[in-house]
Amino acid sequence: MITIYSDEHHYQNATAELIDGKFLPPFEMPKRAEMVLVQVRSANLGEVLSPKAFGLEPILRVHDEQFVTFLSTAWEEWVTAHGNYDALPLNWATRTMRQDRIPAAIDGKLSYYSFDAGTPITAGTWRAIQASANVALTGQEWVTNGELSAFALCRPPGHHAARDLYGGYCFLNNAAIAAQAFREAGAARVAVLDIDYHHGNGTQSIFYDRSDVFFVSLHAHPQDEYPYFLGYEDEIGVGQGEGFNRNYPLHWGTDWNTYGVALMDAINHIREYAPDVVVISLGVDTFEHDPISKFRLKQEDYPKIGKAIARLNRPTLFILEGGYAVDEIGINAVQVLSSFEAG
Ligand code: 6XA
Ligand code: ZN
Repeated sequence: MITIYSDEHHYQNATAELIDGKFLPPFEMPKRAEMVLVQVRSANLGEVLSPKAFGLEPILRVHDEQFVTFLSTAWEEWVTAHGNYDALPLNWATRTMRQDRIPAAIDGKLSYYSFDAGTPITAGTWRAIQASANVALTGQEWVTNGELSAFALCRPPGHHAARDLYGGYCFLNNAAIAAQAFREAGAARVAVLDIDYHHGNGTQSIFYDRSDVFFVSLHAHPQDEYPYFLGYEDEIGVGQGEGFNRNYPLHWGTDWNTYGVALMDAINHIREYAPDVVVISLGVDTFEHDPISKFRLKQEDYPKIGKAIARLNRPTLFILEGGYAVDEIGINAVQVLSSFEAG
């Protein structure tokens, strides 16, 4: 399987992350992608290719133009206002407040366009997220041109990012941008299977009213876990999209016994949908030793995931999302990929 990778992810390198009431060294760090690349190479997964530059057009097919402009200018505006510190929002337009006005001040704009305070915008964020989207789009182009599968080694991740919202370490939704690009390249139906530990709220919301992209997600139950406000079972899509969104919220402590059953059910529904192409939001923060997650998948479970996805027998684009156990992230991700290929 080919891998698409760019060193530009290093430009997203935050000083600290606000988590559990503390400023800690960021869990979403450059070493994550480095470690995945090490395993891609040592497992001889296949050729490693650099991304092409696709520009803003395919990004704007999914994201709001003002939001993208905000992402491209936020750092400069922040530095002018506050100096050379990572940018974080501090308050939000929640119940009883207005959501129809975009503030002029950078602090207000950060609040308007975000849904958490754990996702720093840094000097290099804009550069890194464009590269990450290009990694996804390059993988998409290879699969459109006949490659049976590809691995987009994306960093920063993307599945929490909605049309005009960032958060959860995500700014541009790489999986959604690729799914939309598949549609425009002629695929009639695209299935997105999100197996990251966290619900892919961004991807769900982007395609919620559409039947041409079927979003299926296995994740920690929003009653227990971030992002808390989306990911329930009764979210089935709306309008034309009704029946084309499927959530499998699973409780803390979930191991392969429960996970495997949910995954098989998800795969069966995707098979019935008969997609032309499958996009996998590949998070491996389901791992038992992940430092921010509470599922109990073991290293030996990741090949089972790859084999289950292979049973769909469809062209497949894998997109890296979360996974914070840096010593094992590469092993677990590449286990999924190589067992998929072995079928
Ligand atoms: C709270 C946790 C962010 C989750 C990021 C993630 N700061 N999403 O892995 O898939
Ligand atoms: Zn995650």
